[in-house]
Amino acid sequence: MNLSGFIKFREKSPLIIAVDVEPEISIEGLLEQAKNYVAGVKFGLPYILRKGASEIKRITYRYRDNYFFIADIKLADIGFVGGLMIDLVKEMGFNAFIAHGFIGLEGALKEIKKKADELGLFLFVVAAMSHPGAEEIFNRNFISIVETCKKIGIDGYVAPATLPRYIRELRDLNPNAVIISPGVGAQGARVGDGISSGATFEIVGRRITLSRDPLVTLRELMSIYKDRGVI
Ligand code: NUP
Repeated sequence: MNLSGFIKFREKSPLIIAVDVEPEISIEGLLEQAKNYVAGVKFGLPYILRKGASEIKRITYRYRDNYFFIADIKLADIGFVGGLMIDLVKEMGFNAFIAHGFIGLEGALKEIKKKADELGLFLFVVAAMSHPGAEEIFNRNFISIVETCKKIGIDGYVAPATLPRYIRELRDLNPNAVIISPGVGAQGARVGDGISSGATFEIVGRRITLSRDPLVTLRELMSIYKDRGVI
């Protein structure tokens, strides 16, 4: 999937569901209910490993007209091993995946980006993380990561709704980027904090997956987006 594919999905919704655990009402129960409210689904590594590649593939193919799918594998390895992972991501039917930016270009991100382009996958790079400890080391490298990624035309980023100054700065540095923003709900950011700071999509996990009635939760989220004027 390319940049314009994401922009089209954005017209439907600003929301990506993060699935790291089996949703309370099962994955297919949730994906049936969320069709009109959610643009994308991000599967975390624990969920992918627990379900297995063939089950993930069955789900992505069944719902490929309803959602885009992101593999949150946070790739942080040499290009060769990264390439093996990207092949698997493609086989499982994902449209996009997430890599870390701190691995640098030569022998890593350059090869990863090239492979992503060859396979028609969209690459998101983690520019800054959402948890408090990210400020100790990782987030100090935010500017270098974004400037490095810019050199090879990376236009997808993960940036935290819990620390929205990074989203604002990223939007200034790369006005066309697709910015996906976690931290809303369970990690304390408010619904709309990411979007109002310049993110393209907000990622919400446990607030939806652990809900016994996700439809009610999704409608609540939509009405907050409307109240805050971000949709
Ligand atoms: O910095 C990051 N923070 C974060 O929470 C980068 C991420 N990719 N995530 C992911 O977003 C995390 O792995 C999880 O899948 C999701 C947030 O879920 P929740 O806190 O809403 O349950």
